[in-house]
Amino acid sequence: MTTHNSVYVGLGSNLDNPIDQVKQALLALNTIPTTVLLKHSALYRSKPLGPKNQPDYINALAVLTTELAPLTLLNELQAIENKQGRVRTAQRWGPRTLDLDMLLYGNKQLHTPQLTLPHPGLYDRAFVLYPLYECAPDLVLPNGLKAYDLIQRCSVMESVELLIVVF
Ligand code: A4P
Ligand code: MG
Repeated sequence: MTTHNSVYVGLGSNLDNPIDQVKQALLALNTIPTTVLLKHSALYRSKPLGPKNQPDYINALAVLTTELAPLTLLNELQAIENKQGRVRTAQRWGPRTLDLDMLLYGNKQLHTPQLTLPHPGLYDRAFVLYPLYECAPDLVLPNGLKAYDLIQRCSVMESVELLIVVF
């Protein structure tokens, strides 16, 4: 029997027309073998976390089901990043055309050099939690809390703007 695992992917971009980068990546996610894009959030704009001398980010969240194993799916996500011109630099949290973070893979917990699940930024980043709340308001996360509970803990300085983009 094949298993379909629910996966939550965070999308982020702040270079080379970020809105188009995120829209293109959402289409690309649906072309991964044995993987279906079930739904995605609206687009959100936020100030950069990390170095401030970089453009604002556009973020979104996608919900997938897949038959791929976590590391195989990670390779597919990185291939999409590369195809969309991602250049990896030594700078942590530096600007990028596309970042695809695997936030959750079912309820899997993993701590390997290539893959940490849940993603370490899942619980405290407003730009992850707002789109997660939009897509899965009732989802109980592995720490026992829902996105809404975690949003209450975010700093008011970490504001997120909802963008109305029709696509
Ligand atoms: N890796 C481990 N676990 C995962 C996972 N769950 N999902 C490894 C994806 N990758 C994972 O990632 C570095 C390595 O992490 C990968 O090779 C993979 O094996 P990367 O994407 O090459 O590097 P990175 O993204 O610069 O590093 P990092 O620490 O993942 O940064 P984040 O957490 O992705 O943050 N501000 C706003 N407003 N919005 C943003 O989206 N994003 C970042 C990047 C910084 N500031 C931001 C935003
Ligand atoms: Mg990343």
